[in-house]
Amino acid sequence: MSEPWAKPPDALHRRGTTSLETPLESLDSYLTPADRFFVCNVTNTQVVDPASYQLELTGDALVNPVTLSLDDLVALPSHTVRAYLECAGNQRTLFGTLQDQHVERTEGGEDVPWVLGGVSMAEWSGPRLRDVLALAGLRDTARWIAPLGLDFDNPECPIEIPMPVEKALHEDTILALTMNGAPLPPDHGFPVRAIVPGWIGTYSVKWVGRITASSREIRNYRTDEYYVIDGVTVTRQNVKSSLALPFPATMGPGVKRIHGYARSPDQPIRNVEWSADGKTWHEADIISPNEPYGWVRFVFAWKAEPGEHRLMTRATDEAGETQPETCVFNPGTLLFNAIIPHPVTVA
Ligand SMILES: Nc1nc2c(c(=O)[nH]1)N[C@H]1C(S)=C(S)[C@@H](COP(=O)(O)O)O[C@H]1N2
Ligand SMILES: [Mo]
Repeated sequence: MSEPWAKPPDALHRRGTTSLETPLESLDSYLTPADRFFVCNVTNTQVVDPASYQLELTGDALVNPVTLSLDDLVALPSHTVRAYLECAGNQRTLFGTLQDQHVERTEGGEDVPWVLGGVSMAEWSGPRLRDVLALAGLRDTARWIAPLGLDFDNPECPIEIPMPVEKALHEDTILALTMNGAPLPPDHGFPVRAIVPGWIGTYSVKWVGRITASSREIRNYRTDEYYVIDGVTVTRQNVKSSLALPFPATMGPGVKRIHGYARSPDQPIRNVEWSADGKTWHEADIISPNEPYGWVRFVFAWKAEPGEHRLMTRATDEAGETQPETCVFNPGTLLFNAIIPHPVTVA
């Protein structure tokens, strides 16, 4: 049987039946190389022929619904965004391991049992979604824009994620054609994927085949049932940080340089603090670019002494948004962003 991904999965952790998690400890850079970038597939990676690829623009909010080729998209001005992508369910198993709460729906494969690495960071380039929509003449009445993926394997539940027109027309919402300067790999949406910076990964629809522009609100299973906390559709990510160490970690004694990644959906990071006792906090060094939609790589020196430890980090962004001590439980186990007491055994 063929695998649900195109890349060799060896450098990543298999999660659920169709997803791959990035071992953050295997990274040493700001941008994540494509072969290490996590994969969140509802079904299977699609293999799309660029020569016959078509993007259908449809809906009552368009003056001239049109079908575009890849060349039509390449011909538009290209915009580059450096943005991390994170699955809304990243870190969901921590509701169980750290807060003793019941994480449902992971066994049947519906919810991916992510630990820390359902997140990665890349540089994306391609036309702005607003420039693409303009080719079909977007009416002032437009309210909702819904990209649809070509992975129709599951026709009952297409990957169609409607977003309000304001986000679709934002200057940093693009249809990416490249990732880290190379054509998108199949696993990451070749030849065209949406990049919706700051929002949960699901909005960044891969293998986009159709975009509907509607004057009415578009709602579906994903907006009304799946990506919901307390009756509200989840859109924006939240502030998080985690160590780039296996969970739990084991190491020998001595002074160690401990790395990690911290991120805010749409702000630079103001600081990352770390603590080994939960009471005294020290500042970690940020050793990467610190950009609105990017994550940052941080490092601190820790004297590892034999025994069991809990290393914690807390990120705060430029707007003052920070991480809570515990994360309020939600049945979908989305957006876990509490300070993580990362178990470390020194022996
Ligand atoms: N067409 C399509 N787009 C999709 C998905 C999918 O299964 N099909 N998964 C979404 C989810 S849930 C996430 S978290 C991101 C993950 O992007 P990546 O696989 O490139 O890391 O893609 C999103 N876009
Ligand atoms: Mo996801």
